[in-house]
Amino acid sequence: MNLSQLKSRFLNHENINFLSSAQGLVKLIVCSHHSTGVIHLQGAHVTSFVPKNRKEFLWLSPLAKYKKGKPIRGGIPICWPWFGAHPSDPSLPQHGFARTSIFEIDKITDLNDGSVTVQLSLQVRGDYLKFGVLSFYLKVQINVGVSLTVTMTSVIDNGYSIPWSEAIHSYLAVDDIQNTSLFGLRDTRYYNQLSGQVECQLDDSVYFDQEIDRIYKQPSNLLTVIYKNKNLLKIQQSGSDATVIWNPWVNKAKLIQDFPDQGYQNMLCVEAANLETRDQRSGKQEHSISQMIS
Ligand code: TA6
Repeated sequence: MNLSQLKSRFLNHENINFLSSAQGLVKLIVCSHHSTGVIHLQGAHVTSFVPKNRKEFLWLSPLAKYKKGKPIRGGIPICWPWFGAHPSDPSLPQHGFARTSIFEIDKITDLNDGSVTVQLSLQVRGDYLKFGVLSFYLKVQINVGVSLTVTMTSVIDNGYSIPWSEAIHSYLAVDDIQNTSLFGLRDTRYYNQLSGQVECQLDDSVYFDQEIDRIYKQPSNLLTVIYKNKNLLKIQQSGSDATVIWNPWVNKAKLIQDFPDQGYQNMLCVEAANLETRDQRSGKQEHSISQMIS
């Protein structure tokens, strides 16, 4: 659907506006009673969330590219149907193809609590169908309200042996990473992607003074981002088996093209993930993972 078709289909939603970037990427501006959110149809990608009278919750790279088929750096990319490198074919794109695919809008709902929910979906074609899958798709539901909630639901019908992993790869905005900590992971084991070792979180909080890329191997239902001893953001997650924490720090930031050299000071990725490869063998299977930021 092009921009004018979308505008006429959702004409009765006065709180929604559609815009197109110079390169043709379509985004929706969602104004709820409590907040404003921006969602790109490419990747069902939330690029902004600002509650009324508050600052932006999400970090978005000033060097982000808004081009068809290129991931947008920052906001909330969705990693699906795999996280990181593909388990068997390294030529496939890092973090899956959902983040560079164009989603359809299924519906937009104004809720009684003053929030707005946008439901998007992506139907998978191509390679995965050769495994005998009749239907494999992803629904992404984004609620723009007092909080921001992103829920991904994978639906597979009559499929067998389809591996997948996934993540809601949120880039949170922080004023100064060195005065920021993350509370809620104490006594959790994690895989340190930088050292290749499994280690254990002994401190109450995770502190940031160097590159970090960790997979905490337990669902963390409640995490708190703390800035200078004050609670900044609360993160609630469900349906995940891991939490990923990432900040590229000085050297890695310089190597990432669409990442400003100093950008690491103002961001922190906290990701709800499912990283144990799943096999679905029969019938209709549905799985949801969700992250709420407030
Ligand atoms: O979630 C952490 C991570 O997988 C890191 O290892 C890092 O590479 C990051 O995501 C960003 O990946 P991207 O493909 O968006 O450059």
